[in-house]
Amino acid sequence: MAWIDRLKKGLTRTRSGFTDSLGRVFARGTKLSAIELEEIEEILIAGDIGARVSMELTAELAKRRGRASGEELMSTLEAGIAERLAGSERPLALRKNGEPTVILVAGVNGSGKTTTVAKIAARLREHDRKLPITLAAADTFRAAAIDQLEIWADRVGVDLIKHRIGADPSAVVFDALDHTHRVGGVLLIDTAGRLQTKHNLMEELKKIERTVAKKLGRSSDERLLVLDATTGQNGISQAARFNEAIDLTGIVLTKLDGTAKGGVIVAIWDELKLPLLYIGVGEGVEDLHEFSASQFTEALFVN
Ligand SMILES: Nc1nc2c(ncn2[C@@H]2O[C@H](COP(=O)(O)OP(=O)(O)OP(=O)(O)O)[C@@H](O)[C@H]2O)c(=O)[nH]1
Ligand SMILES: [Mg+2]
Repeated sequence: MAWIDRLKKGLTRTRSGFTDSLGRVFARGTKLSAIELEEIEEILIAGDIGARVSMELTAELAKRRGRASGEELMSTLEAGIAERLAGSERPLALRKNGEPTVILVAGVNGSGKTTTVAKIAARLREHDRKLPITLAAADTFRAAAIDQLEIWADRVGVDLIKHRIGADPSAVVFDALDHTHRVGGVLLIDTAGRLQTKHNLMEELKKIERTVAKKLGRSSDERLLVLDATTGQNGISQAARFNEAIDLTGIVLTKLDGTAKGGVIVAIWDELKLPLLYIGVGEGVEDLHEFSASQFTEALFVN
């Protein structure tokens, strides 16, 4: 299945709660009473695009009511969302000068970090057969976490650096950096899930980044936060705390297929101004893809 079709399928729940509901309001007529405008604003808020954007978009519709068809009102919304997502996409920062690229992946428990590390590795492998790729198993809390990453490394055909359970994650990263210096290419660091409110765990994450900075003589190239789309607006407060700790460079939004709140993409960009590098719409390797604002909007508004 082509990515755009996967994306459309993944956004089915968001579309039915969001676009379809709006379509039903417009189908009743486009004069839009005050009550209908309120209804529209509620649908937008329920889609998790954020209170401010919801208010602004409703105001834009109010300006055009009675003078536009339902289709035109829908296009107004589509354009409004597309406009607000401008600048939200960016490709992974890969170093081209032969120096290693280091990507640190963080997030709360179960957000999809490990599978995201594997899926990014698979995408890089797909684009460049010869690129050396190393995964660092820096989630040393559970033996299962190391095994899970090892299975992925074998499946995708990339190197894995691991220590025993309970080891210092920074020590794993130290060794993985040594390895990457030797072989070149890209290092992806999988970290343990941590609540953004747990001070010691956030300190551990900072230590991992300090290890990278010390050994490389510069910061990591990407510090990505993996957010589970089903957590909706709570993801925004998670991002703020992770950002304070490690100065995030971007977001990966997973599990868009499991929510009607896919509009949270708009709120994340609007409130955080952190670029969205990848989005996930399923558990398979092919379900993670570089984010494209125009594709997302198209998939959201498709009939
Ligand atoms: N439906 C769906 N499931 C996903 C997506 N991304 C990840 N998952 C699933 O979410 C579950 C958790 O994924 P992991 O990658 O293990 O999450 P994690 O953040 O590494 O978890 P911890 O290491 O325990 O913190 C797995 O069953 C994944 O297959 C997605 O985009 N859609
Ligand atoms: Mg994990």
